[in-house]
Amino acid sequence: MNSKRVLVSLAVVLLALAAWLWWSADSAQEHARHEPLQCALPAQPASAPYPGMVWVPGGTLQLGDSVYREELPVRKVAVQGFWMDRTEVTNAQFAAFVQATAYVTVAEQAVDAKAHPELAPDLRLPGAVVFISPNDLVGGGNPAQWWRYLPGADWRHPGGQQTSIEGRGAFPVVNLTYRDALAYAQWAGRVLPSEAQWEWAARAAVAPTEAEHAQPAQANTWQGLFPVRNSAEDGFVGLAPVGCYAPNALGLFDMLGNVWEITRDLYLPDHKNLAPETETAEYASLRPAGGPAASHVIKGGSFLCAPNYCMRYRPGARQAQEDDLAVSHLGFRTILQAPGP
Ligand SMILES: [Ca+2]
Repeated sequence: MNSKRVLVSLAVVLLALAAWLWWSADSAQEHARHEPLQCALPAQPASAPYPGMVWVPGGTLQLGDSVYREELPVRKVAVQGFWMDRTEVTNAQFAAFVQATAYVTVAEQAVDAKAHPELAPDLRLPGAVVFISPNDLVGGGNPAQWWRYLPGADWRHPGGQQTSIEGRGAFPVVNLTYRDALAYAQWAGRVLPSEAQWEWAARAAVAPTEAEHAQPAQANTWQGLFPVRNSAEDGFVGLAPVGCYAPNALGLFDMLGNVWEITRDLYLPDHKNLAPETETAEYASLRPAGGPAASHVIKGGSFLCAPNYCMRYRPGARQAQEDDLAVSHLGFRTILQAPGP
């Protein structure tokens, strides 16, 4: 009798779980059907010296956080004021750069076999690593279950060869690398932000608060069980056009969530030493043994950040990104080091 009851209870629980999974998948699809292709950005005053940019005043930043090991130790860093793009660089903006320069991104070129002799030939074709939500998970948390190297994926084909950016000019450009972001910045007469500049701007030039540890309400992140169920309560299953959420106090949109953003700082596994911006013997001795030869710090988290997996939708969060690998959750914005208003 008791074992029958247990079986009935188990069946009820399983049915409820199946219903919830069905409902959340259906709800995510419903969201996707109604996602806007563009969001309205507020007009800037005609006197704004650098259209599309806002001023970030200087100050002293408490660089880092305490959620993950790589954010420690928190240390003070002085930051001068600078101008920053108020949104992530969009497909339309990147297209203008490519139109003007005929620039070819890293993802559009075959991988150098000498640099990566370990890779199978199909992994050396031009392409990028794209997130694909798995229907189910097998054997735990191996990211290979949701990250796939797709030949033909690049900035014009963000979800793989069969996809395009038509109608998606206001979306952040993705499937780029550090070199691509740097090339765009140089063409635009800008630079990429340092990690400290980026983090200071994400905190709207004020000291950190406990509130920044919560999943942000005004950002495109992941609600539900990553990587299988995304209920998209924030309105977007995948990428969002830039500027769909309220800006921070400086007028910067999407600093958290949507896409990770490339900085100009080489990556070190913690803040004990501040990484230089160019490869030096000292840097080589400090970077993680066996790690990728050259990686830069990326900031801000993405539409894939979920509390159950990766709480990196915080200003102090950081991650390493290989310089020669394009991925579908990574974009960037630029800064301009010029006198303030
Ligand atoms: Ca979302």
